[in-house]
Amino acid sequence: MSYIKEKFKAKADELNTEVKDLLKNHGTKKIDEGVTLAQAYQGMRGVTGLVTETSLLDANEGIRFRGYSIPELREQLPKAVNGAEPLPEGLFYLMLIGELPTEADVQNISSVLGRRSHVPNHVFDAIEALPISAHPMTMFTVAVMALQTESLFAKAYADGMNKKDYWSYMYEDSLNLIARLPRVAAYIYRRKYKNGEHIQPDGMLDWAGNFAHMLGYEDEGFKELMRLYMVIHADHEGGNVSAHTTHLVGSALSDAYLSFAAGMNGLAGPLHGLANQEVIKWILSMREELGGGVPTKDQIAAYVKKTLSEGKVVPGYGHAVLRKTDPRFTAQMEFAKNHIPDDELVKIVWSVYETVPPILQDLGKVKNPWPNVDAHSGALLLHYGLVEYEFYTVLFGVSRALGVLASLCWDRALGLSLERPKSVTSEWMKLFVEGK
Ligand code: CMX
Repeated sequence: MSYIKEKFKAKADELNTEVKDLLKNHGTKKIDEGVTLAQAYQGMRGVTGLVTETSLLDANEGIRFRGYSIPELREQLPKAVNGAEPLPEGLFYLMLIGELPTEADVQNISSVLGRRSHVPNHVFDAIEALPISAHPMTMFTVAVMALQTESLFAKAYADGMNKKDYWSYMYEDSLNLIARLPRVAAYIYRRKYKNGEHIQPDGMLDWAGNFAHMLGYEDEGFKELMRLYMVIHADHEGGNVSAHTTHLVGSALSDAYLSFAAGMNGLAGPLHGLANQEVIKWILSMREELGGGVPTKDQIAAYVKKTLSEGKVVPGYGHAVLRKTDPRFTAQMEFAKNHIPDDELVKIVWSVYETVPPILQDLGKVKNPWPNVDAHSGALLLHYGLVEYEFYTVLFGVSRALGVLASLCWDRALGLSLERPKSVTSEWMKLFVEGK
């Protein structure tokens, strides 16, 4: 067993004991004020009913990964040689182990991922079987499903694995899947947009740097952007659609491939990860409609009001939990200020940021008028030449694997139960409010 894996096992044993004590002594305590009728209908907002070890979201402060904020991670996680952005391998270690990694820990994960990155041919065949017009997220989930033939967890379960070993096979599957995703995603990109001219991996590069390389981008600025992008999109506690779905499906003891593919189908929704593409599509349409250049704030305001009057949401704004500007937006803004401050689209993103919140606020119903992670990323990617915005959610998906798969390891290590909340009918609700 590798030392990281051993360390994970030790941590899991320790926390298992603590959780058992918590359950024994405080299991009947209410951790919330109870669930209201409205919460049952409205996406269970504010209901505390999940355990996710890897990160915790504060409505005003934003995400913390094992206690570390994004600015802290950008400072404290190991970086690539001559790089300034954190390596996502380090974030994975932090989410899995709960401690900041050393440079050696990060190198260890990088080389393990490199060694395990081989993708069997039938996965490429499965992608090729889809029409070129298929959305990249469809190709992505199909490829993850095709990879499921490689699940060690599923094989071990079929062979009668002891439940004590679930975590170990989930760990192996999770690392194998994370290792393979950049190759799969890059294959989809090169197939759909670059005439199928594929690029072989570079074993000397880190996970995100190699991903950038296989996509076809050698610019150091783009590699740095990929490292940052892979870090900030990795996890957002457990209740968001992709994390919750992965956890839910995993609770049926579905393996990492099945669970992650399910989560990715949720990420592909426009209120979640697809907003990554929707934002830039919206900005480009606005620019085109206004005849090019940087629109004035009045022009942006008019376009926002038009969008709202057509019964659409303003993509990249609002959040189910956050109530302030998303620190993931701010991190990208800082990246842009450092690397590409004069980019025209970036300037439009900043102008939109100054214009949209008061308009949404005036609607009186939007709980969070501030930008989320998706409001900035497209302009950065476009600057470096990744103009095919339908692909953006796949990037989000590759990153999200780090968080949801580290969580899945914990789910099995803690022996978390099959998720099965109670549902009622509206008829039941009616009788309930009538006191019957
Ligand atoms: N533009 C227009 N209306 C918005 C809005 C926006 N950006 N954000 C919220 N609203 C509306 C909601 O549609 C809802 O309207 P109705 O009552 O008519 O249905 C009302 O304001 C209240 O919604 P809320 O409680 O503030 O927000 P929710 O928790 O229900 O939804 C979210 C959160 C993200 C789905 C919503 O803000 C939204 O649709 N934003 C745009 C899409 C987006 O950027 N999604 C990405 C989120 C981050 C991610 O997961 O990647």
